[in-house]
Amino acid sequence: MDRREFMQFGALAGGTLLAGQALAQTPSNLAPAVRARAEKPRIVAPGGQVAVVTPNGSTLPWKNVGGVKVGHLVAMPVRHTFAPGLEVEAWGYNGSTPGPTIEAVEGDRIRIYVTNRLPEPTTVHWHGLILPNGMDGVSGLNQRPIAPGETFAYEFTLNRAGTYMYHPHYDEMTQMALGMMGMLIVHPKRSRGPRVDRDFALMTHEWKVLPGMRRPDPNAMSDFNVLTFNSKAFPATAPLVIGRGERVRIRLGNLSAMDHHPIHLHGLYFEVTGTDGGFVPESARYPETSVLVPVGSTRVIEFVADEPGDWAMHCHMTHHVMNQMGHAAPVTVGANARNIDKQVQALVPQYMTMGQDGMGGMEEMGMPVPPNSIPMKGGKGPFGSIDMGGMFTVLKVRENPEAEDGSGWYVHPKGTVADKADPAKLAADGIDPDVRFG
Ligand SMILES: [Cu+2]
Repeated sequence: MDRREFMQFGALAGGTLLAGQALAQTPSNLAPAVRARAEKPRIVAPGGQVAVVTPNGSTLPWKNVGGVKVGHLVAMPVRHTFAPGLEVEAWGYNGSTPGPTIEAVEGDRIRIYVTNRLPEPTTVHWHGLILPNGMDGVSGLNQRPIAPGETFAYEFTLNRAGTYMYHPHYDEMTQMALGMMGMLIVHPKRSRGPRVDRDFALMTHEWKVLPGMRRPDPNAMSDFNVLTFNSKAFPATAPLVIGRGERVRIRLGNLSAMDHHPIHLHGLYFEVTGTDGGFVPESARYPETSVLVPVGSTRVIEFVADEPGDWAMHCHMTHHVMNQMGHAAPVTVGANARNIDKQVQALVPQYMTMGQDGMGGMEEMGMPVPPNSIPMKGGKGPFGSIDMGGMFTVLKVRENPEAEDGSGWYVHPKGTVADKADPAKLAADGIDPDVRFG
């Protein structure tokens, strides 16, 4: 049973057992404990190029051995929390999904050891990189699979700067569906274009986790009900904190099973400056506020954030900004369910049909949710609950991003927040709120 079915029929099916738990897991308990203070950017590449920050994630540490950057990825089962209240048995690298972001500079020689602690073989494919054929990681075609317990070495020189990804190429369907993926970023030897002040990596992904389940379903072809940035669902996605007037780069990757994600950013426009195929020439760029990130692709966007505030950034597929919902429920918008309610309430006193007035505000009702599941949507905001979930995060544009606590909310200058209209102003402007159409 999925979320929406549960909400409509849960009281009937679950009876009073769940009613007792109703208030134990309301969205207000789901306030994310996310680190939100911006760190001073670290310079990691020539031309003052700053380090990539992976919100909710990490960067792979290097050891320098005789001029070669040496790293270690361990493919392994991972206990993962999408948002407080929803914990699953996923697979990932070095204890996390996505795995650590791999970051290097054009011309670097890298050696990455891959240890397999999964119950089945694996390989690593370096998605988008041009490298010797035997290092490409397609099991059976380029190498034999890495058996459980084995450690393989991949070694190659990074000849092209860009934004890439890594993922298994053995039983990809299962291994990627369970969370095995990561970003691989190669800074150019000579920086290209205007220098950016901040650089972020966000991996989009989709999962099917029915309420109460602990294992994402790798066989899913549709009905994905957990949509994530760096494997976190709102309200657990860490905001991106930046300074007003800073030039910002966001690298978006998509290793979802089936869906492209149109990522929409509020409050500014950006240009797409790169893909996993390389850099977009300046003459081919145009302003956008949404960018489609196809499955198996990366898209790099750059912008200058002029307007301070808390700006939404999210997938524009409306089902992708919800948690654990489904499509099997009947349409109840506009229906009068009072008769149904009355009859069912004779059996289950708390029963209430949901959705007749739309789905907004549901997260504020403290609906009971089954064990190990999260509400469909809802995180705390300065004006009440934010009616979103899933692939949603906030871009926080601040005057002093390193001094201010980004977990706090933007303080609006007086008179700059939309609110109830003043009747005197309505009259002066000749607006009749009681006007009728049709
Ligand atoms: Cu999406």
